[in-house]
Amino acid sequence: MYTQALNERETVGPGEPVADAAFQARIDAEERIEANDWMPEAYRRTLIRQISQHAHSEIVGMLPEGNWITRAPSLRRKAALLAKVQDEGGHGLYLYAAAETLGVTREALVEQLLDGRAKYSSIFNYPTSSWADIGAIGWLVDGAAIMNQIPLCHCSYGPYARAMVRVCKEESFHQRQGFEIMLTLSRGSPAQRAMAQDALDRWWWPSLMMFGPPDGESQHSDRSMQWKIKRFTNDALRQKFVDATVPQARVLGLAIPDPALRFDAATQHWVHGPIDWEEFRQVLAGNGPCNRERLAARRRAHQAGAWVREAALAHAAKQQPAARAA
Ligand code: FAQ
Repeated sequence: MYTQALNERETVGPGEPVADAAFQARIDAEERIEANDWMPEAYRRTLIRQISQHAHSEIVGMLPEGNWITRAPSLRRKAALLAKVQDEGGHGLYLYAAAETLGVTREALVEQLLDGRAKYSSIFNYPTSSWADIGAIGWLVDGAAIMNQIPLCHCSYGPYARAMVRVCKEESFHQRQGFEIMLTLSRGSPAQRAMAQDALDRWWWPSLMMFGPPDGESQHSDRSMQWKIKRFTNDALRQKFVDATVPQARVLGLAIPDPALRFDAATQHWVHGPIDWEEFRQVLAGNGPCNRERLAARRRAHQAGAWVREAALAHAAKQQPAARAA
């Protein structure tokens, strides 16, 4: 999809601040930065970090839902879930391709995930213990993902911004299928309703944590906002999500598990109670309920797929002389 060939970078040396200022002027003028353009090393590193973490999240994010494909309650639900999980795989591949335009290889990024050096979204370290969790993931997790990703369609780096357009369209469909599962359950039997409420109880707080640490503790936000990689701060997006989601919970007739939640008439915002940031830190440190299981599953899949990679390379090598001759 994208070229991996980078032009020789301009050597700026002592003139670097001048180049930095010119670069920032392009950003301020809302120009898109493309793979072959000069960019400060810190901008490149920030993008590689964020895009690769995003790609890993999509790939690891296939696991909690994949757990329910064989147990979906009907053929219609199974087909929709299968398609959704395949979409997440596709998003991961787009994102690895976008990261590769910055001069890293997908192999290196995957290695960082498998050896535990790379982060992926905290949310995928929680278990999916009932069918209602599939509804809650679509409604809340995809809902949070869209809130975060729509602004990324306007990010300053062209390949990332363009990849996000299609991803967001698909996430929007995912969010609706999740909400529809929740609606069906919440209008079902008392047991189904209880299952939906239980899923909301377990996924609500981790969904709020997806937006990252509070602004005061976010290490990268200031820089990323200046470079227009991020268009909103973590807290601003979290607030948008809460404001959009509370009325949806009311349509479902489900209770948000936050006794402190209240509508502030002065600001016209829903104000949520305190988030347990210690839980977030533990999940990031590898101590969430499913961190070890998730990484073990990815490592197994990578090993089991080794023969496919070898076969594809062997096939490509065989094709090369034929292609040259043609
Ligand atoms: N989990 O300074 P900040 C999806 C890390 S896709 C883990 O605020 P930043 C689709 C952060 O990396 C979900 N780590 O960082 C789907 C940094 O660590 P580092 C993924 C987190 O980058 C749905 C440190 O904390 N979406 O759900 C988290 O400015 C359903 C300090 O944080 C994206 O990746 C977290 N929640 O802002 C799939 C979107 N939050 O690198 C399947 C793109 C923060 O210094 C099923 N990413 N950290 O070691 C972003 O927008 C940003 O990277 C943020 C973090 C907002 C996530």
